[in-house]
Amino acid sequence: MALNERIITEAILTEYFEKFKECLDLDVAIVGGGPSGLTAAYRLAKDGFKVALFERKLSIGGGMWGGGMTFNYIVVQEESKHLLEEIGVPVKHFRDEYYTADAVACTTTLASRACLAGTKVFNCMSVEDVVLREVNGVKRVCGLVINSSPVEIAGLHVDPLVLHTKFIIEATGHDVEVLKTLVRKNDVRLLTPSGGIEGEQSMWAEVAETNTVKNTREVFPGVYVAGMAANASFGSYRMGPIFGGMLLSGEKVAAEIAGLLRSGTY
Ligand code: 48F
Repeated sequence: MALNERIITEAILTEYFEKFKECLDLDVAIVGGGPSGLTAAYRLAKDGFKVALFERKLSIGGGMWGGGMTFNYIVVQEESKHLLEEIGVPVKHFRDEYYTADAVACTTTLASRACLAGTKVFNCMSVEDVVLREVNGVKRVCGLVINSSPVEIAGLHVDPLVLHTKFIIEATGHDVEVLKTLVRKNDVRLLTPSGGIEGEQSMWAEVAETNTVKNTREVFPGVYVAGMAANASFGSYRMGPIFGGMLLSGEKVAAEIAGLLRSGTY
């Protein structure tokens, strides 16, 4: 076959901008491609919702690739292993209610399932702000302000682009970046005890795992927190390389938002 570089370029541009245009009005925009964001993306896309995931890095997967300290196995508990089994990742019984799984197999399979279910992934894309509106005296986040990661990393003065969405899932992990920006730039109160970001505490795996799921909830009109960002927002502990809470958090946020979208109110 004779190759024409111009056609290759045209193919990429056509496909990419078709995808981009399709995502200017979303049901759910997920920020962060770690385990919680990917699980939520997989479930919501599988249910037929219009979902896009924005990830600053070139690769999605967040903090799951390296297991603990680059020893690339993760641990999950009995109550979360169904999620890995559902996507086809082999899970090995270690002892009692502890199970292990290959971190790379988990990351690649979860990423693959999320993509193949229909999630539109924008990697190398940083979320730098949100879109805020006030309707009947209630402020609500209804969009994302995005920029190319190389632009962000190089500190170039280039304006971003914007898209609208019914819901945002803030799944940026420990740094809880999107929420920090929302609080820093606007006179708003979050649905947390203090009205601000409570902050992450040190390691306590057992409490942290339970709390990650409990803290997975609406944190501001239009914004749900999931994964480590949930504990950072509502003030709980970190848990290290046990990943059950991340998966269950993704499952919970997907189910809650799916319920709201199905109700037809949004
Ligand atoms: O940190 P991360 O893996 O989030 P998670 O789903 O999982 C946490 C675990 O990996 C681990 C843990 C488990 O026990 O504690 O840390 O809560 O993934 C967060 C992703 O968000 C991206 C970041 O690059 C990472 O891949 N991210 C962060 N800020 C932005 C962003 C941003 N402003 N725009 C786009 N992506």
